[in-house]
Amino acid sequence: MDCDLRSPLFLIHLFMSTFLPALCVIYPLNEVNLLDSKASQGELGWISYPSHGWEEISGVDEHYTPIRTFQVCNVMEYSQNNWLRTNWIPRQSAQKIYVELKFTLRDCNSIPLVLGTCKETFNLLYLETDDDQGSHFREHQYLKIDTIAADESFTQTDLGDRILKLNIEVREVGPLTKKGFYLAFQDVGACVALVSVRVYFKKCPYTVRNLASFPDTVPMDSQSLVEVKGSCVNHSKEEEPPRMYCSTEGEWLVPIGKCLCNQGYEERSSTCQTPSAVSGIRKEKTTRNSVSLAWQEPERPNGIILDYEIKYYEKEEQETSYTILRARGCNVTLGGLKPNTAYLLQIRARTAAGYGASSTTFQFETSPDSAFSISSESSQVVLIAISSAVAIILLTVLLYVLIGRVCCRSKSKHPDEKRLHFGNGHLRLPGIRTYIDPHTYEDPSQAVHEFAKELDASCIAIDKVVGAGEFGEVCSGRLRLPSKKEICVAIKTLKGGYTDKQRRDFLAEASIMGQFDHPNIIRLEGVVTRSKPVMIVTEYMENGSLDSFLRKHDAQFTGIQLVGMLRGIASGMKYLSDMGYVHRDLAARNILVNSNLVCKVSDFGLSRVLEDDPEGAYTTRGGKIPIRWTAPEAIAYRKFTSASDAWSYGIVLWEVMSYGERPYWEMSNQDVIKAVDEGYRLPPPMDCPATLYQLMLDCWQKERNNRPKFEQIVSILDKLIRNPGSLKITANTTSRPANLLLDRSSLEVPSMGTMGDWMDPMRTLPCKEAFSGVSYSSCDTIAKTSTEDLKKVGVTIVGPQKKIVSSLKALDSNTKNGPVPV
Ligand code: ACK
Repeated sequence: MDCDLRSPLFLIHLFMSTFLPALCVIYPLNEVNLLDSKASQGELGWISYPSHGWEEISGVDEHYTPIRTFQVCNVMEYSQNNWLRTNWIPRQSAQKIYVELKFTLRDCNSIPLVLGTCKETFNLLYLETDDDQGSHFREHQYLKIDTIAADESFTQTDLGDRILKLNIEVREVGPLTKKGFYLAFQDVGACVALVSVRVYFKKCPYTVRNLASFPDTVPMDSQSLVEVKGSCVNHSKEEEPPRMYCSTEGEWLVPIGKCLCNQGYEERSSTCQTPSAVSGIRKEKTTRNSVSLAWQEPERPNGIILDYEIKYYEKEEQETSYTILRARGCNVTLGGLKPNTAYLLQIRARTAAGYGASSTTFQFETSPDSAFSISSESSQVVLIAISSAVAIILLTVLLYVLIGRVCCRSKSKHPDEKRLHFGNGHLRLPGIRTYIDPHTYEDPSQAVHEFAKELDASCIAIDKVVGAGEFGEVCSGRLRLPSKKEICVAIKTLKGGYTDKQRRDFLAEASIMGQFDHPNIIRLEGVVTRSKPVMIVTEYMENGSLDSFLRKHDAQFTGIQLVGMLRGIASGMKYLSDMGYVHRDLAARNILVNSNLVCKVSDFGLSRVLEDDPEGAYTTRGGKIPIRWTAPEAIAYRKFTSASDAWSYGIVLWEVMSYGERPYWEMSNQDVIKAVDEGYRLPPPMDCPATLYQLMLDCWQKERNNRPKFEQIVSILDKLIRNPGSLKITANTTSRPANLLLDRSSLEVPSMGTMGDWMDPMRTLPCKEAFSGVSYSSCDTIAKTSTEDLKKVGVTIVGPQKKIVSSLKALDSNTKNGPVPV
């Protein structure tokens, strides 16, 4: 037998020298270690039973720091039962602990002559006790946590080399109640090296938000959030009692309330403050119709300066019409100015925290028209040249306006939105900023550089892949700009072998996103277009897409928290509609959530509805549309407007209140189109406040002009937040309009003999058939119906299951308490 090959120690050396990624010894702030085997320089002194089983050995990590590890490899012998037990670990205040194991495991196929005896797993167990029991050990007292298998065992490369991979497995244990516990590792015949064992619990770490401090808080073991009251920092007082929620993951969620500084005090500056004002504006060069300006960076940038906004207008016109430009650095040349004219200008810097204060108003004048005298002979030549130039300019302007109109017409607009004026590629705005379609640029790469900052790829570090986009992978990583603080970012990449059109479409999203600046719209940090891969870099949203986030946290949020999220989405949508931008693909999957539960609208690709949304389905008219989220007029004749976005918002509202349920469940797209056209609407999600359900119904008005504007939606949600009591009346127990999938009659005692008859009013629920012929003898029987019973009769989809069970309960209570008042 070849000892070297079988020895896990060999594996450890190989692993240490070749494959171990740089191990980060700084753990997240919200993790508190109870045990870290790597931190021990001396012997760990854990107990092995029998003594020829697990063996403690010394190794070195990638920094050649000594570490203690354990190995076992009795793969040739039958009936192995080798135990390794840690020392006693005091629990401290943890209710739930996490056990992180790093290990290597040899695959049995790679060891000759061991088939039948060799195993590829080991067991992780624990025992709770109130005191340290020394070397006393009884196998049967231990409770199994899990069988641990390797994701990556030794594999053989094409060249015959062995590749060793480090496995990292984390298991949760809880609730723990005694003062401490032991962990044990049971080997039943594998070849395994336990490289490190870390045991930790999570806490929401001390933090200060809105001038209130929140103490270290240990989450509960259950799924519920812990509500924590904050204390105002020195020299401040409560405006509204500050509160936050500590999640089971050790994250602070949804700050509510705040403290304000006492009179005579002001908040000390931090990287959350906007930059101070730009100063030192100076003229570098002036001509008849241009001026070059430079200025100084704000004295206190308070963060990374993303760009400068330059606003200028003719002095005579006051501010009735102005032009806005963005510049990346501290200088700009303004063109297309009138000769001999006085202009006023203001500059302000923008960071992640928003715009800083504007500079003081700066005045400049363009040069006068220079009088020139020329001979009559040359004057004719000059005249011809000037007339030709004027004709060419006029023709260009005419073409430009025409193209602009065609493009604008092809894009449906909300009735009250404002149009933009173009001029030299800048906005000329009558008092409001308006979105520019990048396709109106002859050269789309000009658009991307107008609206997005070019980043040097060397400033970006990619950490890991977090998902797949239409054009390539989506990664998380870090962006460090020279002399700026490093920030976490999401990086969308354009995969190799792309066509010109794909590159243009990919970058169009950045050209659109770069025009927006709102706390509920995903923020663009910049693009990489001058090296490969081409990338779009945006702020990082820790909780990913809203739909999967809600599914992961089913029933865990309070009504106010959900309304807070919805308010954010509505506010982002109001901003977009004010900008004249119609999203067309508003859905929970296109909303991103950060660690503070702030929701931001994302996904601005021009072709996204047509190309990259998996929900996109071809309509009879040829377009690809996410049917379940789209208003009937947009499906029927592509009438996409802010009002059709409002319909989609109603669907998002339904998705949020049902914690990520799929709208219309498993109904086919064709059935959805037909049902909606006939006037049916989704029923209220379980426990949905009546006011929110009413808002959904308003968003789903057939006549689009009757749907609420986003401004109204924001104000409705604000009122609900101010008056949380109004959320207590749920739609399940109030009257509803008659055009629902589930109408009011479904809450009254059925006189029909079968469940199928009773369910008739729930016309589009896909489970009615399952109940035909099922007789119920009494209301008690009905009320006791569980999701398990429903599965037995073929209702396997979770949404309808929940809906039916809650309706049956409501039915039961109505029977007992009398009819529901209308
Ligand atoms: O639900 P997720 O984790 O969140 O999976 C999808 C995936 O990439 C494909 O879109 C995630 N994702 C996209 N943009 C971001 C972002 N800015 N921050 C964090 N995750 C993102 C999304």
